[in-house]
Amino acid sequence: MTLLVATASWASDVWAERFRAALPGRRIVIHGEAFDPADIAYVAAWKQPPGALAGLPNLRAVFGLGAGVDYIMEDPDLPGVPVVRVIDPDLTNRMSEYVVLHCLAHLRQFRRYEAQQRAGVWEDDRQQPAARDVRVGLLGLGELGMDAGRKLAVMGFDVAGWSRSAKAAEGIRSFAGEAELPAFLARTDILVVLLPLTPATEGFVDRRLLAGLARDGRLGGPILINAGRGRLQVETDILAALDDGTLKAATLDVFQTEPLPAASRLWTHPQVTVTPHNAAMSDPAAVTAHVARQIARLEAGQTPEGLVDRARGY
Ligand code: NDP
Ligand code: OXD
Repeated sequence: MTLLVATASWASDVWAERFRAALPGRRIVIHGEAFDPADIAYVAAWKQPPGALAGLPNLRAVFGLGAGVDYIMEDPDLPGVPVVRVIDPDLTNRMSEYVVLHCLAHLRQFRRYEAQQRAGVWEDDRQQPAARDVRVGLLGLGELGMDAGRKLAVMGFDVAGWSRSAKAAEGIRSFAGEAELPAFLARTDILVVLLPLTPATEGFVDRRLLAGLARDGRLGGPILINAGRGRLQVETDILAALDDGTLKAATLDVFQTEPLPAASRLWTHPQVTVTPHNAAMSDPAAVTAHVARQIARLEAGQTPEGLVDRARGY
C-alpha cells in the first residue's frame, strides 16, 4: 500500500521522510518520481500538481496536508474516494495563537505604538478600552473558530461566532445561517474569518458584508482579520472600505493570489498587516502522525477523523 506525496509548493522530500517515519513498512513515493500508478493506495496532497490525482486505479483515500481542502475539492481529477483533512491540536493551537495575537494587537494599538517608537513620540490618549469592551465575531465556528473563540473569551473579549448550524459553547454567543448574519455583523468590532473556501463562501467577505459591521465600537471602526482563505475576500472591496473608513484596519494572512503580487496596494496600505499564509503552519511530524492514525482507522473499517463532506465541500 504505497503513499504518494503530491505537493507543488512544499518540500516533498521533507514530507516523504516524515511519512516514512510515521508509516514504517509502507512505500512512500513523491509525485514526479517513477512508480507504478496501480500501487498507489493513498495520496497526501498540498496544492498537488495538475494531474497528480489522475490514473490511480487502486486509490483508497486522499489526505489533505492542511485543514482546508479547497484545492483538492476543485481538482477535476479527484476520484470518488474519501477526502480527509487535518484536525490536530498542533494546528489548532497555532491558529489560536495567530487570532489571539492579532486581536490583542488591534486592541492594544500595537502598530500605533511601534510607529510612535520609531518617531520617538511619547503619547498616550488614556482611552485604552479593555478586552471586555470589544466584540469579536468569528465567521466560521468550526474546529479552528471554536478554539480561537474559547481562548479569546479567556482573554476577556466579548465573543460570538457565526456558522451554518447553531453551536452551544460556554462564553461564545452562537449565530447561525443567513437569517442571523446581519445581527452577528452588527455586534462585531473585530471580524475573524475562519470559513472554508467552498462555492457557497467564495467572495463572501465583500463590501456589503463589511458595511454590516458595528459602527459603535470602542476601536474607532471595525477591523477585519482573515486567516481562512484568500478567495473568501474581495480585495478591491477591502481596500475601498479601508479608504472610506468603512473598515479601520485589516490583518490578512491569505490572499486571492498567493504570493501576494508585488503590485498589490495591500502591501503598503498603512492600515493593513500582511502575513504570508502562515497563521497555522502544518507541522510535518504532527500531520504525518494524524494521517497514519487515519489510515489505521480506514483499514480497520472505521470512519477517519477529518472526513470531508463531499456535498458541503468542507
Ligand atoms: P471546519 O470545517 O471545522 O469549520 C468551518 C466552519 O465554517 C464551520 O463552523 C461551518 O459551519 C462554517 N461554514 C462553512 N460553510 C458555511 C456557510 N456556507 N455558511 C455558514 N457557515 C459555514 O474548518 P476549520 O475550522 O478546521 O478550518 C477553517 C478554515 O481555515 C479551513 O478551511 C482553511 O481554509 C483555513 N485555514 C487556514 C490556515 C492558515 O494558515 N491561514 C491554516 C488552517 C486552516 P458548521 O459548523 O455549521 O458546519
Ligand atoms: C491549511 C492551511 O488549510 O495551512 O491548513 O492553509
